[in-house]
Amino acid sequence: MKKTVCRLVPMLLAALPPLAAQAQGTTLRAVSAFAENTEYVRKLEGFIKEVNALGKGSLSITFIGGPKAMPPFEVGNAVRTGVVDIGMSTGAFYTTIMPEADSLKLTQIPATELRKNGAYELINKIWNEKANMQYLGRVIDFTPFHLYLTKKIDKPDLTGLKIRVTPVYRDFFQALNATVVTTAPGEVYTALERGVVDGYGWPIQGIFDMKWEEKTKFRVDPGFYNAEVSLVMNLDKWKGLTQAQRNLLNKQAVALEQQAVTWKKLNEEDTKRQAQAGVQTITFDAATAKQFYDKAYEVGWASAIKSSPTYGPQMKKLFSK
Ligand code: 173
Repeated sequence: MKKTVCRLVPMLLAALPPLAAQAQGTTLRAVSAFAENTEYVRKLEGFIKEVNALGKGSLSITFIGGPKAMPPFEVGNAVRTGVVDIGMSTGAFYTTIMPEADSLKLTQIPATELRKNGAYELINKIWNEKANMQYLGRVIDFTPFHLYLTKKIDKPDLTGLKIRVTPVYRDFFQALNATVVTTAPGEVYTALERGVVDGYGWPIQGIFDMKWEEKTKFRVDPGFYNAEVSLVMNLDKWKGLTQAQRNLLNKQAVALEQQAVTWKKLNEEDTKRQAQAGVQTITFDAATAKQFYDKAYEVGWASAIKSSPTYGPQMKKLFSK
């Protein structure tokens, strides 16, 4: 931890704008838990570009980098403590701060509606109170997670298989009898190559960014949950902004969520590309497929409620269809 901070400080200082620019307005520093060549970062860069254009010098964001700048599982804590101002991460990467973070994968209604049904008020109550974060908005929507394998299965039973996970998939895959290994995305390729794992969890989109198709033989259908990557901000920094600056960030976060339907197209493209790359689909009969899908949510909510008896049930009510 200490070591990382030492490595980070010179980098962060280097990313600071000159004093003259600072005096004119606020510059926020952003990091990403996902690699630079991902669709997530392209969306983040689009967001930053818009904020910087509309901020007209009063508010701007500097992108510091992805996992090379900061280990993915440390981004949440860096936002909490104010080492950086904005983080793009998934809740699964900062469950050590609060278990509730991982529940955003269980949303069954689009972010644009969660903004209206009270879910965002609840999210911000929890994120403010437990993580010193302001939840700005969601970068990805309409995108299920899948199980990818190097070995064939003919029923949803992972006995004897070692699967790479994050908290997103841990309880579900364990309930299917898998042996699980937690790694950051950057370690998946090597783990597959060395046979340390027989598969991994990942959304339907993005396996090509890290060349995992080279090591992937099968994808299990159906997908489950709703992949979540969001923008979160240090709460003290948020409170220190002017109302106009906060409005600008909110407006652009809403715009990002309104554009999220484009994920459906990206997902279709990657599904086709997987087939072209030789990734075969494993499907089950309708009843087994339903059991598999339902079990993901049963296990997911049971775990969310167990780890957060107060907020778990409240989230379930507002996040479910
Ligand atoms: O690393 C992961 O598999 C993970 O938890 C995740 C979450 C959201 C989007 C992509 C990956």
